[in-house]
Amino acid sequence: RRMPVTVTVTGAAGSIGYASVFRIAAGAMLGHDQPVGLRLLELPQAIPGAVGTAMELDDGAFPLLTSVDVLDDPRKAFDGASFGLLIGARPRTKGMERADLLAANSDIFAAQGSVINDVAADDIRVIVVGNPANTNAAVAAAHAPEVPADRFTALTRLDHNRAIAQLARRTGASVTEISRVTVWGNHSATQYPDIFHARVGDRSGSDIAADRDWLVDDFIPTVARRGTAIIEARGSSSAASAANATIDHVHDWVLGTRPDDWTSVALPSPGVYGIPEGLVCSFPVRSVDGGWQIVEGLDINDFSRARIDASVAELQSEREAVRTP
Ligand code: NAX
Repeated sequence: RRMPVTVTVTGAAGSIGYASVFRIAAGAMLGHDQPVGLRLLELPQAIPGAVGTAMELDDGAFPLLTSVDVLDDPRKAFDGASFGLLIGARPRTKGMERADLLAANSDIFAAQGSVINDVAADDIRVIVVGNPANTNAAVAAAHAPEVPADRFTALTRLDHNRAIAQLARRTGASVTEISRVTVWGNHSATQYPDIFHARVGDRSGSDIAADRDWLVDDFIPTVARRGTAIIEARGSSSAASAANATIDHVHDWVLGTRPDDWTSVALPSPGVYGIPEGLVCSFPVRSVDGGWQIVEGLDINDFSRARIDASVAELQSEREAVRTP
């Protein structure tokens, strides 16, 4: 039997946390032969909720689950952690300006980044789900100088999965026939779901993208505004689909992407595709030997370039807003 790995989930009493931890315990994230110890980190006022979740985890009698700890101290929660799922964040409340939201989250993710730097395991991998996810990940990475920057990622897999689902719906293909979709940029309304390099069965994505009216007026806005549509429909934001995407992201990071396919992950730019170094931007990536490799050399047409640049400009303005002098 393998040694258990420690997985720390922040915001564990929240909706996405609740929808994630049972599947992690069941082996969906790290494989059905990998035991896990879960650490649930919450704010003090939400500890009772996390205790209830821990009780339910006990009641699952999951063979792979070796321990569950409920904690409100980040230093204890990240001690020896190999995975950090940073889901908890400060939500935007009424009357709050975007700058205030960025600042409040910057404080949270700066603190968590420096704790991760100090106490996490050497193989720590971080995924930020809490919004603004890209910039929160950039802040955390900046406060963890001893951790390689590419271990800090942000979730755009939900957007990627949404794009695949919309493409399947449009073409009648099954999701398994669709590959090489890319989400570029920020996890926000400026994100750019790119199908020009995609394959749908034996059709090329650029063939499908030739219907520009559909691409511009339907596909791109449907994917980019799906979160809002979910809120309107169910009265609360995506939870199970966000948890599912988080699990997909970590699963592929550890266990690899499908041959001939790639996925989308936001990670610090190494300066490729004209995206400034250090900005946490979503790219097409493959997982190779447990690390992300950006798919380089794709031909970016003018249509795509303009949309990537717009999302990157937004990321730059977020980064400027949280930069400490
Ligand atoms: P909830 O409000 O249900 O849960 C958030 C939980 O985080 C709360 O229990 C809160 O007590 C906790 N928390 C807040 N600050 C914390 C801190 N400093 N340390 C530990 N715990 C803390 O939100 P939920 O619906 O679960 O969403 C969580 C985050 O995911 C939000 O920021 C949301 O905007 C973001 N999302 C990101 C998505 C993505 O694709 N990147 C999609 C879904 C979601 O909107």
